[in-house]
Amino acid sequence: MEFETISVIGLGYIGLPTAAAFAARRKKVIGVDVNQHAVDTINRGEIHIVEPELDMLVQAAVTQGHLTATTAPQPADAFLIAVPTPFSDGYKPDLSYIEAASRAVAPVLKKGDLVVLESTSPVGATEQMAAWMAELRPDLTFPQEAGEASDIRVAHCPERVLPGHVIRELVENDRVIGGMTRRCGEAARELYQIFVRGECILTNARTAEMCKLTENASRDVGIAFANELSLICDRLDINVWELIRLANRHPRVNILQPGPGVGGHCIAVDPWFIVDSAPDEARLIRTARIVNDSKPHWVVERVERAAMRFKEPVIACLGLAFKADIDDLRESPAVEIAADLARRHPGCVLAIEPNIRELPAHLRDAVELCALNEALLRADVIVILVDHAPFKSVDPIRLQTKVVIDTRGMLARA
Ligand code: SAJ
Repeated sequence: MEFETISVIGLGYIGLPTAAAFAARRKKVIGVDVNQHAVDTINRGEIHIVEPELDMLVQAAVTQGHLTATTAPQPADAFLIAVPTPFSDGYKPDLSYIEAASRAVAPVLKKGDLVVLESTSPVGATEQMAAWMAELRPDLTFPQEAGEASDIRVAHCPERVLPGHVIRELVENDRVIGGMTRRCGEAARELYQIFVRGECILTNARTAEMCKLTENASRDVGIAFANELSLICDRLDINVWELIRLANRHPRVNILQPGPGVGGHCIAVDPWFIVDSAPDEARLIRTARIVNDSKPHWVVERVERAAMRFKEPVIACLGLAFKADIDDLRESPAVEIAADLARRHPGCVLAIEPNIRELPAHLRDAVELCALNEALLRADVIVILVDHAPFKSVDPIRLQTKVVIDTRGMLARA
């Protein structure tokens, strides 16, 4: 077997499950992360992120000696780079984490190694990553100048797993593999086939980069359509949830669900990479982003109108996570809404988030984290921001005397 030692650079929501998946196939896996706390936690067989089933996998991998974590890259046969790709000011992709990772890996590369970029990236990032490594290793050849005969093989294989279902989707999903050359792609396919049961389909690196961005932009545009419908229906006094349910009875219509906005750090970010690469052409994709990003402000205005009838309204925000039944508050529209309401009504905003034990620092002074029962007793206005499972079982009688703003259609869809 070509790949006996595999190194995963970046042990976050994607890197750690991927490292654990290789380790479960009895490969020697070296996980690398700049965060000493993450490294120490993993080496104890524990995890620093929340994802169902991941704790058991990591514990088994570490106890059986297949997975170790470190802060400094070590030699391996294959390197997977799974670091963040946020955007900086003006929605420009920030490749600094990829640059740092490729410069850290370059010194330990040897002839025959494979380097795969997993991070969601703008078109051209894989070529750029290879160029950064080539700069530090003039003694090795890379695909951009040596083609099929290169010493180092380089590919892009974007992750596509859904948070909350990562362990299953990692194994079952098809993978799009973009090699910088055909040989690079074939090597990467061999690597992924160690644990992937879905199909591994080969293409070039630029198409693979664009494919991942396209998947998330397609979902973003779909959600923007639903969110725009919710505004139109509010103006025309139509129940948007019923409308979508009826329209979806058409065999070729499949409208997504409106919500308080689009959160997480994928769908709200990736479409901007397309806009940045082709600003004149990506008109629909840009507009979808603007529609989805403006939804939290619209929700706040709705709450403000509803709260006007009370002198000192107590407002309960049900849910802070970016979607149902997860603990992830990153880029969450629910957090944005709760924070904005708290600025307008200091001391009067309660947050109910059953999946966390404490509020993030910037909300701690402004918002009170509260149990569901207590909030239902104290609140005048209830804003449903996330359709978490425990909220679905609230007896509707308890809401009868409250003003309820249901951004997820949880009650209408019950
Ligand atoms: N949302 C709606 N209405 C809907 C569906 C979603 O408002 O009908 C909202 C959610 O509440 C959430 C946001 O959109 O705030 C994103 O949630 P999501 O479940 O659509 O997606 P993510 O961000 O958890 O994961 C996505 C997935 N991409 C696609 O489904 C095309 C996942 O497969 C990717 O791997 C992931 O992004 C990623 O890492 O890029």
